[in-house]
Amino acid sequence: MAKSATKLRTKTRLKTDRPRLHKVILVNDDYTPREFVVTVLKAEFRMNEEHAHRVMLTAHQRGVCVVAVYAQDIAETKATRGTEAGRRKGYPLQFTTEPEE
Ligand code: TYC
Repeated sequence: MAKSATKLRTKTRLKTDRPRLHKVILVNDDYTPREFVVTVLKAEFRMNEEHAHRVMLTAHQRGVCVVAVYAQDIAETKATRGTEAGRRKGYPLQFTTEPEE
């Protein structure tokens, strides 16, 4: 009895695994003003000034920075909204997404 109960539970667990989370990634460019990047991070990702500034600076120095992780649809929506906020001002600001390992 104990053995089959264990097997059943294992099978069920596999089927109910959560979908993978997706990273939102901020990409550096040479044109978007630093302060505008900070504003977008605060508005779209609900960061405070200090956190937003740190993420902006990391992307500026290293080329990219992981902003946050979400379910796929939320990550894609936030990345699109961030990119569009830049485009509305004529900036090439880019947010991308990729699945977490
Ligand atoms: N590199 C930009 C500048 O020097 C600032 C910037 C930082 C732009 C991060 C995009 O993801 C970015 N004005």
